[in-house]
Amino acid sequence: MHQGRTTLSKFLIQQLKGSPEQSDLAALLVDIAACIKAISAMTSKGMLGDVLGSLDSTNVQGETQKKLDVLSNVAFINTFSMGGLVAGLASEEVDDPQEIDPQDGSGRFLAIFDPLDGSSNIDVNVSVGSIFSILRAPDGRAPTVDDYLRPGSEQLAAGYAIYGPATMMVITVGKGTHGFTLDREVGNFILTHPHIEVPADTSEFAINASNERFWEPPIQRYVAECKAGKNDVRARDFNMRWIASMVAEVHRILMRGGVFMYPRDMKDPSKAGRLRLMYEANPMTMVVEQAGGLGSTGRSRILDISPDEIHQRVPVILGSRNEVERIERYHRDYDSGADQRYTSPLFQERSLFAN
Ligand code: AFP
Repeated sequence: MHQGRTTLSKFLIQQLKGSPEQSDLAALLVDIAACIKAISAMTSKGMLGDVLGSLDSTNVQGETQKKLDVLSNVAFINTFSMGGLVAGLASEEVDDPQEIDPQDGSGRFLAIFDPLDGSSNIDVNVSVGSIFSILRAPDGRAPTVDDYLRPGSEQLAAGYAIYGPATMMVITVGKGTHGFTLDREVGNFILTHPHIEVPADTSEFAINASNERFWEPPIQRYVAECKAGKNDVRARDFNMRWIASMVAEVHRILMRGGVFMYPRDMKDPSKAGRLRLMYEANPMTMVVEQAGGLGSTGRSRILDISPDEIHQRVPVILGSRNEVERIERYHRDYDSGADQRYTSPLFQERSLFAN
């Protein structure tokens, strides 16, 4: 081990000093790091750990739960229950928020998390991750559901872990976005990617193109122009990626730029989008915006949305600033009627997509 390495704990002591709330937030992030190490150890065992495969149960979204979804959820719940820093929690895998027994401490935070995002990738050994968002808990009383339903701009901290070839933890406390790599032999997260910056421009986009026929015209226009390449309006060639694991997608964008899209579509008109606002879109947008990128629904800034419910879905367009702004402009052109190039009967009724 060489000298001068900055561990996560050392980094947090430096970034979060000055108030009891800041010290507690540092302690909470250290607890989360311990939980992530435990999940990393479980996921890395693969077939040897008897943790792969599905259970008979479904979560609140009606999705079949993987064994590792449930084990990771338990790891997070135990971490927050025993740590004494959290007053309540909400998870992708739990229908309603849970209060932490006040006997275990008077926690000043609310934790919202997706314990294992991209879990349909586990059985094929592709990168998955955990996502978390930290809000302030109410003072002197038990939290109610409304205390969780705060806009993402009020997050005190957010981040994710990626369980890939290396396990990394990427966090923000509103002072830039920073990446730490797990040194497995020593068991420490080491600062390896300080002050991550997402390039403003990119030639890479990520979208599940099998949904193309269901997209709104502004997204169809954007992707068509990227695919048309250097002899068309974009005057350059683009590359496309789709891992179906948001954490891996966002991590790539933080490392080298790009734009990630899971837009609103007509596949199931009852859903506003595929991804969940509180434990996917909000924390990932905070991480990306703190690195100089943007997060949008196409029509509004994700972090400005006032949530209606814990498991709310939302369209997500996330990444390099100039591309996200371009896609927002295409939505404005379409909504105002300035863009009439698309006449597909699927999209004749613009009110279907009105926000
Ligand atoms: P799972 O956790 O059910 O695998 O969902 C992952 C996810 O929420 C997100 O991480 C991906 O970007 C997206 O869904 C992939 O969705 P498609 O399977 O529709 O491409």
